[in-house]
Amino acid sequence: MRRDYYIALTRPTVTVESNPRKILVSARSDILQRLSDSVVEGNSEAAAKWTSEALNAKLDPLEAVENGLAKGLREVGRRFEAGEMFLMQLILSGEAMKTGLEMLKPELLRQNKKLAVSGKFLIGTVEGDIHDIGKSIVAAMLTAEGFGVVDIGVDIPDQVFVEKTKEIKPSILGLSALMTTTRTKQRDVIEALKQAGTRNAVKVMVGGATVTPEWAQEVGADGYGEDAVDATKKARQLLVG
Ligand code: HCB
Repeated sequence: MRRDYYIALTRPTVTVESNPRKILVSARSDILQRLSDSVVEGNSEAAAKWTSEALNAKLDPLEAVENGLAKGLREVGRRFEAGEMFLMQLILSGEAMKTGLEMLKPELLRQNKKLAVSGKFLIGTVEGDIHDIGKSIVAAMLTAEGFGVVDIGVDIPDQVFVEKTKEIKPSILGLSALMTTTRTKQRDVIEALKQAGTRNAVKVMVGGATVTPEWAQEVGADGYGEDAVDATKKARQLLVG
């Protein structure tokens, strides 16, 4: 059976439900599943369509990210690791994820703009690493929570982190690294901050797929964010001391 027929036959059909609450629940989970599928399939057009549906249905934008788009990307990661997906598909999935995320950002900001916090957060992905999705989700979530976020992008040399820290004077510096070969750069940046005499002026938070709380401790970071929600929680804790 072709996959699209299979999906059509197995999806909950909104019109056959009799209880209105159940209809809402099944429509909601249907949209989340389709968001996830669009990322797994690397289909940016479908990601845009289902993100639009999510916005029209007034789904919590955070849930659309975490239980829709990001869920799909986690599945892509699993398949890539198992050798079931290849680099080109990974790139397309990354693009689909970014398409949906960009559309959800304004709503994330709109819903949370009341939560102003006085803290600047400088964030970037370390040198040699071009993964930007996780970092961008963290940046979007922190902005939504009222932090003043400066996202300096990907593949950032240690010295640029140091210079930007001096220039922007953030309360927290977030270092993202997705690979075991690049996470060592988190340690290098912390060392470079020490050399420049600015280590004590900023809290450093590390994160990324291969980063663990043990690693954070080993490299001398002040905090570790497992995901965007955790990073936001930890950032608030770091601000209050
Ligand atoms: Co990439 N890749 N990739 N990749 N990639 C990973 C990361 C592997 C784990 C896949 C694997 O082999 N198992 C692997 C690294 C292996 C390792 O070192 N152990 C890998 C590899 C090897 C590579 C290439 C070398 C492949 C190649 O060319 N042969 C190459 C590297 C290029 C380079 O950087 N120099 C590469 C390229 C790519 C793309 C371009 C195809 C694409 C990135 C697209 C983009 O970002 N625009 C890509 C992707 C998508 C992935 C996977 C599938 C998903 C990464 C992702 O976006 N996850 C990933 C597999 C995986 O992670 N399991 C795979 C979703 C986000 C939401 O999670 O962990 O990034 P996150 O972020 C979380 C969390 O960590 C935390 O909050 C975020 C939000 O919840 N967080 C922070 C992140 N940063 C934080 C900072 C803080 O301060 C606080 C919290």
